[in-house]
Amino acid sequence: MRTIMNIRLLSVVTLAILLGGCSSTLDHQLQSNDRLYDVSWSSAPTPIPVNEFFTLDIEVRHDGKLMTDGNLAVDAAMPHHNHGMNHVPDIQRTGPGRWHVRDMLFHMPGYWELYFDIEQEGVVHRSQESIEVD
Ligand SMILES: [Cu+2]
Repeated sequence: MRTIMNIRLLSVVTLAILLGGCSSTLDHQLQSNDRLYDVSWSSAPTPIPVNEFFTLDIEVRHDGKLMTDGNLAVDAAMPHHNHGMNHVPDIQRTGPGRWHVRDMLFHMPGYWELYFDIEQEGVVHRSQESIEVD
């Protein structure tokens, strides 16, 4: 009986952690270069590993509100080496202003730039973050 209770408790705790992970742990915040959009994101795993696939969860706001129209593209590059990623990431909209990206891969250690290109009404607004991976 006690074992069953413990398993149930563990399930509740695990569920709480999973749900919490979906909404509240976007631990990076930045603005688009034109300062019109706010981007929050997190990676799994964190920190971003070298040569291992990782995912991103992203939230985009415009005037403080989740962006309900428009599109988001995500890319990354090593500008000092003149190359990008070897894989095309898979990006899915998961809700208003929210996206989940799979198949991100930083195949080399060093300096990367991560690009979030927000497209709205035919204009692309870039947000970018500098990341050192080792
Ligand atoms: Cu490189």
